[in-house]
Amino acid sequence: MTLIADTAPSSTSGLVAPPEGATTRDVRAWVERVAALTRPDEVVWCDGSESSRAELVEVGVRAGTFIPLGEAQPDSYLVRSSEDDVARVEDRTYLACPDPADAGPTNNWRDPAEAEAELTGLFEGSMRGRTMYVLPFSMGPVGGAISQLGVQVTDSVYAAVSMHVMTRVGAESLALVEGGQPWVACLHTVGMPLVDADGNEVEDVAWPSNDVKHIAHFTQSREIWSYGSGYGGNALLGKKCFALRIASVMGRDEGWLAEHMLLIRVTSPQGKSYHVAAAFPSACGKTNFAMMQPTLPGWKVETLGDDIVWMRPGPDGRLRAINPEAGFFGVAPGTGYSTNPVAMKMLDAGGTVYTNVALTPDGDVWWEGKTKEKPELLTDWRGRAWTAADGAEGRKAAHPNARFTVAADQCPTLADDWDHPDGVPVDAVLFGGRRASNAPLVTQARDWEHAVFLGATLASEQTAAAEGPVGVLRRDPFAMLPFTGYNAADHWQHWLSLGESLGESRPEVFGVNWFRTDDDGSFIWPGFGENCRVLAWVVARLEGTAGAQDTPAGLLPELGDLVTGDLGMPEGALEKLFAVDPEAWGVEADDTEEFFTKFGDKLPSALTAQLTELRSRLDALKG
Ligand code: GTP
Ligand code: SPV
Ligand code: MN
Repeated sequence: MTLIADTAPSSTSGLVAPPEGATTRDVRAWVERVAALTRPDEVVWCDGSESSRAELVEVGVRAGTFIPLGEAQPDSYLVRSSEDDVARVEDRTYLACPDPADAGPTNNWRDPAEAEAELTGLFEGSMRGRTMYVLPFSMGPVGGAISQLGVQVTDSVYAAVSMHVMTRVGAESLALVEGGQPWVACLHTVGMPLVDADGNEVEDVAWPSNDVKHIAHFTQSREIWSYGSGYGGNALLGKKCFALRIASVMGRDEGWLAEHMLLIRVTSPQGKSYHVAAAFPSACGKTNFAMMQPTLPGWKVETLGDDIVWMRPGPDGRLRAINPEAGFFGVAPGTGYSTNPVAMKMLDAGGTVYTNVALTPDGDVWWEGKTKEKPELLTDWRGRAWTAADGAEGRKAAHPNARFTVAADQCPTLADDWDHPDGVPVDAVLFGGRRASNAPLVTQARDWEHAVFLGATLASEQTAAAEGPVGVLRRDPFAMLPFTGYNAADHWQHWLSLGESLGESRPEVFGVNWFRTDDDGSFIWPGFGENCRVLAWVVARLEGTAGAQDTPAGLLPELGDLVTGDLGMPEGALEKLFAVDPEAWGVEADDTEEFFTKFGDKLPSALTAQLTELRSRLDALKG
């Protein structure tokens, strides 16, 4: 095959941006151009049917990528990635947009023409000897008013199978794409052709990848190019690349929001239901909260989403939310029968793809936190023998960012209407980080500007979800630090403006923190199902039945209003969860100022005013 001459500028592939004069790309011509560039042996269009998914899995099994599991895990597979391709690569993730100020100080930026030229060089022949899968998909119910379309090409059978679980792949989406609807172009290659530069055959491996990695977002032309990684958010392009980075840009331009949030419906013992969206950074408890089993009698939580929410003002003027995904790509370690029994039931039902977990001798899976007792003998996530003695020495059997991929409709607590195209009205939004100190268990924003301040100043200890140091506290505004497709300060302004236009019907906003620790480093709050106690207070505030104390951290519960009497917490523990130390908060304010300064005159003045107000409240507290 050769490049299609009339659409290919000489210097680059001509893949970025639709041909001049066209509002959307012609999908068949685009796929042809991609194939001409990457030169796969074969191009396979996926129709999303169960049989085509099963065929893909078969290909994966033959390649050694998918390891079939035993009886305890019906129709489920284990996949082991290479040891250096286990998480998102934030330092190699970038936005390609004309103005660097549009990326801002918290994103990596590349000039679009330079990025396209470099990527074109890398993609040239990158699929030789492999099959290129074409996956037309929808994020959100196909054809829904809040939904969006995409087409991913990939030479990874793991990515192709995972996209079938995580998005709506198939003929219906293709028909809309071919009918002229706009769609996001998603190119993915693992960057390991099976033919070398001299034309010699290269032997395949179970997890192909490349040391060189690029996760590139052309935010103007709504195009994603991902090179060199097969893992998660690097490779399942519907997820972070599209549904957060590209979609956040669409939302900025069109008046809606794409956020790193779970979505639930909580119903009180009185039978009143509310919808809560919550933004927590990666591996900070979204899946757990979304599948919570409330410990308080009479309360019910239904799952709508665990990672991404798209919200836009509906005809009634309220913010309406959908979960654009169709499956869960959840963190395995820490997910267990005691902490998240709903997730365990969902996984044990079968049809699950596990990545980087440990294998038991009888073909079951295990990870740290799945059960209290550690098994005697396992094969660890790297495929090596592991014994309880290794565990005692701290060698992990599963990678800390090991994941499960499972269809949403397997979740026992999934709401019946979870995929209604019009979504649900949002009553409350929570922002939460992993904070050993300062951040209270729960606080309510005083008003919308304070709400945006809570989001903008969110900080969290880093987890294994991305490469980098674990445990280090970093600013993670709106839990979107690695996911906002434009300048974070413009994102804050977007929230301020949208809140203004929503007026009285905007949601109430709260900050939460399950992770405050005692002097000995142990968590003070029991968390998991007990987090319903915080939800109950949120609902009481929505219903106007609970009071609050105004503090520099926001509106805190009257401690007697939070139902904790039966928890057997040690004396003084509750006070510790809500302590606002003016000295420590002063340091926090200085740190916030330093962070805000990075954004120069992009910083909304409402946030500067919030910081000034925080400081004067702290001064008043000091006396
Ligand atoms: P991403 O998929 O990376 O966006 O993460 P997530 O926010 O969905 O994370 P998840 O719910 O899978 O949580 C990951 C880790 O947080 C697990 O190790 C859990 O055990 C732990 N965790 C979740 N909820 C709580 C809680 O209430 N308290 C404590 N102490 N740990 C929690
Ligand atoms: C996260 O890191 O927030 C995830 C996993 O949800 S990934 O899809 O790999 O980004
Ligand atoms: Mn996430």
